[in-house]
Amino acid sequence: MKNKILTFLKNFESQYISGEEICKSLGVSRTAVWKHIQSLKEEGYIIESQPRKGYCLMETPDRLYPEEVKRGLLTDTIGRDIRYFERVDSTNNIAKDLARQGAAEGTVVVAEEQLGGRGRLGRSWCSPYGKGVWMSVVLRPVVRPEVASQITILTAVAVARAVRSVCSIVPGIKWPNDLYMAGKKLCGILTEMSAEPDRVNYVVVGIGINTSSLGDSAPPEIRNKVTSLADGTGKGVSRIILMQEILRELEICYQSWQVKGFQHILVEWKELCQSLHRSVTVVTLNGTFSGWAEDIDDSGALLLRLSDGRIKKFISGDVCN
Ligand code: BT5
Repeated sequence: MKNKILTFLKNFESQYISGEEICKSLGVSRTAVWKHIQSLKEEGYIIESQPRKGYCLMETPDRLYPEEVKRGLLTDTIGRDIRYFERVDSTNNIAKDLARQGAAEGTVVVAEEQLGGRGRLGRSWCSPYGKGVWMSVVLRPVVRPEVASQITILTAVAVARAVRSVCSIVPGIKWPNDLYMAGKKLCGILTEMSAEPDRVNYVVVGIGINTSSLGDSAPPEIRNKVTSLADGTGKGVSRIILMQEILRELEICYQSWQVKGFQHILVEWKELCQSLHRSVTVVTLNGTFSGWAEDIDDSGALLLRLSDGRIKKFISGDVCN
């Protein structure tokens, strides 16, 4: 009922609507309307009430509430079930727990703030309250485990497309999982998988994208290496619209990957990739290697031409230009 009242108020945004009309239209008592309005106010909705005029929705809070994200969400499966939290350790951890308990494909976990946001190799991901979209998506692809890593690549393409359509800027991709803007990191993707030798149980794709400047919330060592959509565009970005668009593009890329395969995604990814056809250094757990970034193979591995002409293949690591 709370949602119905909210939708009703939204349909009349900035206009007063009498309590009586809400009661009649939704078949609910005046006391119930009052209670739901109080609860919406507690969630941050600014609703004015005037004795003879009724209620008027003045402002919607900048929160990633599922009802807000779902309103106007153009997907079939991804984001049909959204679990919202103000504060969590890591949305990936929650999504993995849900996936283990049988959560459906497309379930999304989103939080305003992560206290233990994670990157790869135990690195931390700075996720201050309301300054980005920190979310994880449960997928259950019917593929062999070896190809599941392609999901990181298709997610990077999906996020780049979403940023382009919402903000009219085209971020670059840095192999393997980062989105960059003007030489600074905008977004990171963390894909985690549970699999049997021949099948995938689930994949959790974690996406962290900065919408507002992280400022002092970022640890000093990364402050001049990170950026946000607001830094890049000079204006605020609706996190709800961005999240809707990321989910939509993710669904499109994920579905076309399953139907048409990986090649066309890889072509688009290469066009966006800033780590190719240049001299780079690849830092891995087994050492640091310099060479010419020759290509990305069909699994998404980086092919580096070393100074002796040999090609070395990397399935993980960090590229420094
Ligand atoms: C990543 O790892 O870039 C993957 C980040 C994934 C974050 C999402 S948020 C939702 C979901 N829940 C999680 O717990 N994680 C996912 P990696 O390539 O290892 O990069 C980590 C490095 O990025 C750190 O060591 C910092 O240098 C840098 N970094 C940390 N926070 C950042 C931020 N907010 N913006 C840009 N760079 C950041």
